[in-house]
Amino acid sequence: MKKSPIALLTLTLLFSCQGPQPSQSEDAASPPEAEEAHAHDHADHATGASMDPSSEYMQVPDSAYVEFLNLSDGDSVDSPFRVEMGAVGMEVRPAGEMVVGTGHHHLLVDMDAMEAGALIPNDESHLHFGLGQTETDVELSSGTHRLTMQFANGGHFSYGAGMSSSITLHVR
Ligand SMILES: [Cu+2]
Repeated sequence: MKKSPIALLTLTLLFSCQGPQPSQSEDAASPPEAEEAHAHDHADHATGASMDPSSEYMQVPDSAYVEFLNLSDGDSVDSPFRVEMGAVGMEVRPAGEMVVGTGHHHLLVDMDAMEAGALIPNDESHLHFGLGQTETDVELSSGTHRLTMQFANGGHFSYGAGMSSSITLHVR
């Protein structure tokens, strides 16, 4: 499905906020197992909440991956800059509901992939795109930064390095 440039711009304007994402849909989550009951509560990340990587909600097809569509490793950019996030082999879907084979994008600033099953914190260096966004504008200080795209399931549990992509950017 192709979106018109106007539609993309509108989406970007609506969702370009880099702060914690609204979590209105997360309250509707129905954790599949008792141990995941706190998955929707980011305040719990400090307790090391995680999901068993053998859970059906952690399964990833071998052929699936994520990619930066408009940026390459080593690029120099002016801040703020556009980031277009692609997912192949898994469906992008808003956070809040666990559905096998789906998830949403995250951008991790100055870090690499999070291990499979780890709950992704919600703070200024862990950006969630829980509305299902596939592009955003990112603002970074000048200098060299590591930017990691990390796919995670509806409860924000990382799908691991296999569903991540990392690049180094030089911000002017
Ligand atoms: Cu998330």
